[in-house]
Amino acid sequence: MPFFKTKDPTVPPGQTLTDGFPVLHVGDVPRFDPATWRLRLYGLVETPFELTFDELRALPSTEWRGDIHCVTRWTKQKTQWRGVLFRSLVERAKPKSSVTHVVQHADNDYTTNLPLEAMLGDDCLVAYEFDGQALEPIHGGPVRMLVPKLYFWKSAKWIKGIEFLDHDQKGFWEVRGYNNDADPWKEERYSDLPSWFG
Ligand SMILES: Nc1nc2c(c(=O)[nH]1)N[C@H]1C(S)=C(S)[C@@H](COP(=O)(O)O)O[C@H]1N2
Ligand SMILES: [Mo]
Repeated sequence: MPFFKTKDPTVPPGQTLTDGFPVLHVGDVPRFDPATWRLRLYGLVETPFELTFDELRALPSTEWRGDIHCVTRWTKQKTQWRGVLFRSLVERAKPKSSVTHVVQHADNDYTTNLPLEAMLGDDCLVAYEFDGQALEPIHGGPVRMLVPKLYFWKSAKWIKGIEFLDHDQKGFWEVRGYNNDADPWKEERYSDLPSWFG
């Protein structure tokens, strides 16, 4: 049997547990310059704004503990993150009533798209700590998105912009055949594969 597929109901179908923390991204780890880095919230909002790293860390923070799932089939359980609740930034930006979707913009032109509604949970953070330590650059530090209910490509590392749109706009992997919705419990890994692919 080439693969061991766990029947553990706490692990999404087709995933394998890892104790490590694999690193996956396209391009090089970007250099972070606190003098120029900003997190910008813009697009169809009443109150566009930007935050420096210090301003972000001065906001009330939230901890989230749980599991993360990569489409390449690893799941890491019991991870611990700290950051600013994304919902609180949305409240400050005040999206116009026409807003339906959000695009996360990161360094190296990485983007990923989601319905705004998918990002309003208690688990969706603009994260800057992992397991009680400053988030390492290889994992998206100092600041990344965390949307852990979905496959991990929906959590942009080195986040710098959040754009509010009145339509969907596919991101980096979504235009390359990854599923638009990315729910690991439904195994929404890829889209538009021919039926013989299995
Ligand atoms: N900016 C950026 N964010 C990214 C990616 C990327 O290539 N660039 N890859 C995504 C993918 S496919 C995964 S699985 C996770 C990996 O996060 P990790 O390296 O911390 O495990 O980051 C996501 N966020
Ligand atoms: Mo991934």
